[in-house]
Amino acid sequence: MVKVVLAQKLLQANEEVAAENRRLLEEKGVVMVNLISGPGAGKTTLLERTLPLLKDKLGVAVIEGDIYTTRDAERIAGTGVEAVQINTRGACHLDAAMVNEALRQLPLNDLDIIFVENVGNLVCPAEFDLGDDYKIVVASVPEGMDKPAKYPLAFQKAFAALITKIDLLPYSDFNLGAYIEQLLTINPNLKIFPLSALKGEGVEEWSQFIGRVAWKRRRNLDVI
Ligand SMILES: Nc1nc2c(ncn2[C@@H]2O[C@H](COP(=O)(O)OP(=O)(O)O)[C@@H](O)[C@H]2O)c(=O)[nH]1
Ligand SMILES: [Mg+2]
Repeated sequence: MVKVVLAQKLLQANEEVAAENRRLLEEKGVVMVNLISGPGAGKTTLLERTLPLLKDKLGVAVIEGDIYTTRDAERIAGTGVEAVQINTRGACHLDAAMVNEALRQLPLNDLDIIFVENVGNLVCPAEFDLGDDYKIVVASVPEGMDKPAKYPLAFQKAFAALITKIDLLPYSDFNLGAYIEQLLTINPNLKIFPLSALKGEGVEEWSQFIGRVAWKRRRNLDVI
C-alpha cells in the first residue's frame, strides 16, 4: 500500500516538472522528441544518420540519457550537433527533472528540435513523461516479433514506430507485414517507418518526416 502511494506521488511530481518543460519548450518554439527502445535497438546509430540530414535546415540538439557512460554523447558530438549527457546513475529511465537540467544547458533560442535518447529500456521510459511533444518507439528486427505484445505501453504512447535493422530481414524469421499489422492493432494511429541506419534505407524518409512534423508543430499547423 505504502509503495503504491509513493509511486503515485513520484509520478505526480514528475508530471508537474514535465508540464514546466512543455511550457518552456513551447515558449521557445522547440519541439522535443523522446526516443524509447530496448538496449541496442539502434537509437544512437539512427541519430548519427539523421542529424546530418536535418542540421543545415533546423536548429538541432540531443539530450543523451545513459545509466553511466558518456559514449553516446561522444558519438553525437562527432556529427557536429550539440549533445548534453545525463547519467542516471542506476535509474532505468530519464525523468522530467533530469531533462529540465539538461534544457538549461542548451541554447533554446537557437533550436527547433531536441532529440532525447532515453535509457535503453522498453518499460520505465514509457511511464515517465519528460514534457516531450512526441514519443518515438524504436524496435529492431533481431529483437523479434513479440516485443509490442510484451511491452505494449511504449507502443501505445508512441506517435511513431521505427522498425530498425531491416537489412537483417533476410537472416531472420521476422515477418515485417505481420509486425506492422500487430503494431496497428496496438495503436491504430502509429506512423511506421521500416529502416536500416546501417545501410541508409528509409533514413531520409524518416528524417524528412520528423523535420516536417517539428516545423508544423511550432506553427500550430496540423502535423499530418
Ligand atoms: N545490421 C544493423 N545493425 C545496426 C543498425 N543500426 C544499429 N546497428 C548496430 O546495433 C548496435 C547497437 O546500436 P546503437 O545505435 O548503439 O543502439 P542503442 O543502444 O539503441 O543506441 C551497434 O552495433 C550498431 O552498429 C542497422 O540498421 N542494421
Ligand atoms: Mg545509444
